[in-house]
Amino acid sequence: HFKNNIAVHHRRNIHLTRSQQNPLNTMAANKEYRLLCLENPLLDIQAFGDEALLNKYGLKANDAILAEEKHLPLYEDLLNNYDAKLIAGGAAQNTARGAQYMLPSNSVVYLGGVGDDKYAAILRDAVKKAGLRVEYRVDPKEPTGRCGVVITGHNRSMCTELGAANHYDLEHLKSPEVWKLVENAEAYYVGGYHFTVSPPAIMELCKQAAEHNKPFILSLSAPFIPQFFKEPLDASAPYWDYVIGNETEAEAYADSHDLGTKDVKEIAKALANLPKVNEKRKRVAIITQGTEPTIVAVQGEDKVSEYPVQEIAKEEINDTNGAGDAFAGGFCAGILEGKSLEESVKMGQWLAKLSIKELGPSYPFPKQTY
Ligand code: 26A
Repeated sequence: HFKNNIAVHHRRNIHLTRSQQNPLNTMAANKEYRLLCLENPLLDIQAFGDEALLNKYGLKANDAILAEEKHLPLYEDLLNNYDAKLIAGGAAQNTARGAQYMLPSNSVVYLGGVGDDKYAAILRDAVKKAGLRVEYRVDPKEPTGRCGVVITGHNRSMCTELGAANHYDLEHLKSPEVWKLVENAEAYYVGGYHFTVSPPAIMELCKQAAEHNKPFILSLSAPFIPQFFKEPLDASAPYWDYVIGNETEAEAYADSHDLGTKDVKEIAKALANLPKVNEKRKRVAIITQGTEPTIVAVQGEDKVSEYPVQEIAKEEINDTNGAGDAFAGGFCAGILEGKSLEESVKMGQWLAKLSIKELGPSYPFPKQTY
């Protein structure tokens, strides 16, 4: 408790000195639940697999897809034959846990849909340990969503059956208790995977952000989002203050939008310069590229920045599942703390590195400090 107080005072001082540079620093440093996140809570069923397992289900080594009929036996297969572990997942929930990891207590709240079952209990337990507040829409009939994760080398193949997560709706978002949290929040983070679920809920957060000049942060999430959910994605684009993706997502975006380039820097620039509703904030596009430098483009600026990634010794790598989510979590923490773009990227890279050393999208406890 004592330590927390010191942290709050310390941050107040930082806020005073930097307030002219960054409008976010006008935010109250001791306010609760300043970051609100939305997406699909999932339980990861994760195992180290092999080529044969990928082939059996027609999975690519590094991909994220929605499960079809033919994929459904994968989950039992992983549990029975590959010693799979159950780990809290759901991309933006991982990001929310990550941001909370780096922020003062009670800074982050997360929304999504779960079932009324054992898997939801595991998720609640994990987020409680992480100090993340969740407001789940509980579906009485549908099971909690599952994501089969097959790790081969440094690749991860994810196959998701959304279940109850697919039933998140505007009604839950607009319910008085939840809406109060929306209005209270000072920044929003939405995982692009949610475009498969409730674009209206996403748009509602977009509009809140623009109307009150709060930052709206979007993750592209996976190549299939810009490929197959282009329409709802594009409807939200004018509201993005920060857009985060990796190189394959950037390329998929460029492809589906006929940008005519595969150059990650050019794609970042194009994303940064899309039309924008809230003209008080310049859009920032952030593209991660694994161990290659992180690319940052700012609306209206010619120069694209590159921030190198610190390599991890091979023997320290557990798996890369959740590395991108962790990056986004650290980056969001930086933005909320009013840090510079460069510092926020470094915070993201730092948290991604911690996550890569853990099993699945997890962070080490006892907590390490940045
Ligand atoms: C709609 N889909 C396909 C998904 C996901 C997802 N999270 C939300 N929606 N597919 C995979 N994930 C999550 O991504 C994390 C790693 O980045 C997995 O649950 C995993 O924890």
